[in-house]
Amino acid sequence: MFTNVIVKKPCHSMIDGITTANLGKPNYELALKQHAAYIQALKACGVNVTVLEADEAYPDSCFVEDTAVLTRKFALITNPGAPSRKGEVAAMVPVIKQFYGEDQIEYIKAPGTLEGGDVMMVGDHFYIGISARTNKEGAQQFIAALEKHGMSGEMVPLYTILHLKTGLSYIENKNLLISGEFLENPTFSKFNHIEVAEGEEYGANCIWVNGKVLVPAGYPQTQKAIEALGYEVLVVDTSEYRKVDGGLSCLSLRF
Ligand code: CIR
Repeated sequence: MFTNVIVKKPCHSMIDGITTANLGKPNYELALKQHAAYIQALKACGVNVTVLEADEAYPDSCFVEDTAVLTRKFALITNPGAPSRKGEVAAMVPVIKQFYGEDQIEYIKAPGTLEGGDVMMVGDHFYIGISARTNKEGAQQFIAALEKHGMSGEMVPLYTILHLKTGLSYIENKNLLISGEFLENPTFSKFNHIEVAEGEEYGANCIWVNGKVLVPAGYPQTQKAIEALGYEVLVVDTSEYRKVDGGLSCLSLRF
């Protein structure tokens, strides 16, 4: 169960965030409204939401998931692989220190890089995507920190997608939303696969929060498949974040 969530309001410069999407620039006013609705959906899951103010210096700073991995035993402060995002971490450290003691904070150090979007938590085991943003050195540092705290991790090479959780979401009870390059990967054969339909790949990024699942608006087959498993689904529109390669998980840290 999660008790806390941290989010950060999008800044106006989010319209110039890093993107490969080719969907045009986000509408900032709509992005703000969608962010407010996202916070409401999280609150409906019974968590306390800490809302950080926007930071114009960092266009992608609303995607707080990439700056930290918050486990039940310790907090990992990352070193994002995207050069324009490295500076986002400094503002997150004092916030995370409100929730974790000094001896519960670990750091990814250069040349290691890691972004939280590449980390999928399954109980006390963590899958770490090796991507354009997260390198092996970063993953090794994280695995060492996990083992120090009695947990474990393993690496998963990525080929075509941005982050691990762009194509995979663990929604508890052995249920895994899965798409594209992960379908045939034996690492994930032990899970109950909920295969994301062709054309709905963006819907693979959902979040489980205390028994409910937040699903992006516009992915009806994915929504139905999750509802068929008995979950209560909360639909949240993230159309403006999709334009800068962001999804539901990227917008928060849940712990
Ligand atoms: C980026 O490319 O870094 C941002 N525009 C999107 C980050 C998405 N984050 C995530 O999947 N965890």
